[in-house]
Amino acid sequence: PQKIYLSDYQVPNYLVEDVHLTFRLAPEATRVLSRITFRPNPDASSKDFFLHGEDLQLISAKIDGAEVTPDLVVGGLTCAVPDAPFVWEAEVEISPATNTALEGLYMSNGMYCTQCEAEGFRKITYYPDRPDVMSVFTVRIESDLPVLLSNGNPVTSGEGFAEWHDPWPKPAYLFALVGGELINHPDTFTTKSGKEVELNIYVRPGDEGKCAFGMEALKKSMVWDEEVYGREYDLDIFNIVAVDDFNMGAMENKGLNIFNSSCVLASAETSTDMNFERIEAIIAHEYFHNWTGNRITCRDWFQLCLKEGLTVYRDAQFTADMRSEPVKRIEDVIALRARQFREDNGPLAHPVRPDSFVEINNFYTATVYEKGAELIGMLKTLVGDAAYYKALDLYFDRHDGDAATIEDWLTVFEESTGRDLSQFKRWYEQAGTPRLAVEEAYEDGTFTLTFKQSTPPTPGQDQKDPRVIPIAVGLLNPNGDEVVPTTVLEMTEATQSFRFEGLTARPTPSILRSFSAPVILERASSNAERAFLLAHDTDPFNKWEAGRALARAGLVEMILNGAAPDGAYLDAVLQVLRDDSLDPAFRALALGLPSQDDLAQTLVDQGHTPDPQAIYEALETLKMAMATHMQDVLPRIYAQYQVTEAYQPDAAQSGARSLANAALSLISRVDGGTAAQAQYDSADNMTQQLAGLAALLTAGKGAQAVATFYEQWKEDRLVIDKWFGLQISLADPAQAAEVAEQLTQHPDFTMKNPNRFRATLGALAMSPAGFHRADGAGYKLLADWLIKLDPLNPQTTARMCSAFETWKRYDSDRQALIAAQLDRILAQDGLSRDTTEMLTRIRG
Ligand code: HT7
Ligand code: ZN
Repeated sequence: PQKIYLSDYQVPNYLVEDVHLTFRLAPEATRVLSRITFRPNPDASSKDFFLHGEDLQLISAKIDGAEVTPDLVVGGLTCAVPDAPFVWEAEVEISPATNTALEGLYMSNGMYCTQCEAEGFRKITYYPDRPDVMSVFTVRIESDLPVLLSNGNPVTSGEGFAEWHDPWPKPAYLFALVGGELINHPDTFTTKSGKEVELNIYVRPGDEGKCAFGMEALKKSMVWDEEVYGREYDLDIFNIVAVDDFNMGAMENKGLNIFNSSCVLASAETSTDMNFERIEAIIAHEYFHNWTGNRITCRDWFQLCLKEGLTVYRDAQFTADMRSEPVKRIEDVIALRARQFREDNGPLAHPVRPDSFVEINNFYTATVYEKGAELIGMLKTLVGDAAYYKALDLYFDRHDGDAATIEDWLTVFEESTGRDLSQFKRWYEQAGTPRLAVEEAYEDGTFTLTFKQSTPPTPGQDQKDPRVIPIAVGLLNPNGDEVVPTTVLEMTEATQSFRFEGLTARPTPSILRSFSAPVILERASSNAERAFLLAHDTDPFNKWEAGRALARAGLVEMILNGAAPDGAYLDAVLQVLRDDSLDPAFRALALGLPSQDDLAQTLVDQGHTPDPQAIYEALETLKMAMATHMQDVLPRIYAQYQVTEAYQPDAAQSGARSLANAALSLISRVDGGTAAQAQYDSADNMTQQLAGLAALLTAGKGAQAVATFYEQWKEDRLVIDKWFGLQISLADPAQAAEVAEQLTQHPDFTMKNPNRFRATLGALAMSPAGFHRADGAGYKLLADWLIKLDPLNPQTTARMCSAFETWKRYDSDRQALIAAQLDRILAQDGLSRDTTEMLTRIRG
């Protein structure tokens, strides 16, 4: 397959003045009529006319009213055109009902919907489907369906048709259309300048009771973007539509956001606290794209982090403001390390701004999104809050209406702050997670920290240059008092020392507070020091981090040397649990243990080959030790943090529930599941019911609850996704592959729905001990299903291939088993470009 390079970028040969589209909807024979005004781009060096097009049946084409016969070529068409503005008209036929790839125009439960990012519009009609071609769209939809939506503002509608006009020029990837028998949950919002906006959430009949939370989240997002970034909404209407069959979470189409129903539908009975938090964040994320993504878009797909990194950063700020800043930061770092550090450390590592790709869908990654957001956070730390918002104002002023680049973004910051950001730019260009080694010295009241940065080679990048790293540091004296409050050290050299003078005793440093840079800190530390920081650090992130390091060190001893659980860890975490002055949500996080994947990587970093089963068993042993060590306190905590008020998914209540449920999970290891059964039986919300079910499964007493849960929820597809996933992720690893296999035979299993596929095969792939079972059953099952899914849905298949990305960490037997499965998939006839690229990179 052909690789595309950033360095080959050329401006478009033709620009689009305006676009008129007419859709005559029919499941297997939708007609799409386009009338597009093109003009030659004066900046282009070529006059060749090429339009992208895939899976289209061309019925007719005209230029300035005269029939033409274009040359149909791979990926589109070419045609001779006038050397002046001209009108292109085409009619094509497409088949939404048989479009299982969920890109372009497709059908989901009788509803027509679209997904055009990144390159789906070319499956709707012939068009220059690239983000730097922006135009004004007018759309007419003809169908008997009652709800017919597109981007922008409604123009007119009548029996069997509706017309929409979007006044804001946009690239084709932001185009959207929906048609269906949908129920509307309406509301309104008045912007700060007094403009009335109509808000709607459209859902399938039966889901109308699950829209209220999403609507509130939308209104909060609109207020927040006005208050924090000064950004107002710019159309008369904002529509959200929930769709069941969707490859990702949601899509920010201008004025018509389309959501995976799992990312917008919420009710106390069917959604957990975590679901609510996620839904609030995704609604905010898509809404924030209206400015960072839509009003200012990307010049080309290499610049994806320009909109995604910034928008993830903005949604994280929003969640921190709506809920708890430290808790959000800890959650985000857990996710960053689990997904992005893992990616950065393996065969799929790539720069935040990649310089080549085969299939852009494979680059909607944790690196582009989450590391991209970390870069924005570092920039803000380096320039300071006021300068950050001043630069953002300049960015919006200067680039509104543009298809911009990372260079544009950095230039704005350079001009507005006077800083040279050429070294900072390396963060966008160099893949891999920097290692930051620290050494300390103390003499005559002066404490010196010496940092050394290095980044291991990544595919295609052997050498790395030093980056600028903001390192937030505080110092504690031996009593645990903070003697130097948080100070940001700006590291620019490969090796660099920083001195703190005037101290009366050797301090304990708290380094990388709030996780001020996405690096791996390598620092020799003792368990006594970790326990000290866990007890005294004023920085909540580093307080949590100290507990995590303590747990990790003990677990490594257990795995490698058969040590008993570390009593010092058990005592330290008990202190935290008992400390009622601490936020319950924080305490719940402090009770959490490093994941199996985290421990596997820790062992690799220490020069060992991880044994997935030994890791699993050490975690189980430690959890049992925690349950017995804290036996007196856990029931007290469990009772104290029961929420008696009516269910609210807010930070206070969900924090209390998360602590009580962390306690329940431990209690059920020693009480035979009694408390879990009682909670399961009496629960009036999904958080409590699911935590009860999970605790019962952990106690080995879940069989009956699994059956009753299904009976209760079999009509609710999103709840049944949870039912599929939980049985696999909490199965005995020796049985996980069989449990997953059996669930793929369940009548409710379908591979056409990405949520269900992920809930089943994804759950297995994310359960390391079960997935990496020594006989290779997990690998084979996943490979079997990837082979079946690829012809239907390449995008979701390719994403799930990352289950194999850590394969080189394991022993040679497992590596051979995985290699055989990778090769088997790669040998399939007609394997998609998406999956071929992913597996070729993983195979190495
Ligand atoms: N900008 C969107 C990314 C996206 C996507 C969404 C749904 C289905 C397929 C997709 N391909 C790319 C989502 C976002 O980041 O907001
Ligand atoms: Zn996004």
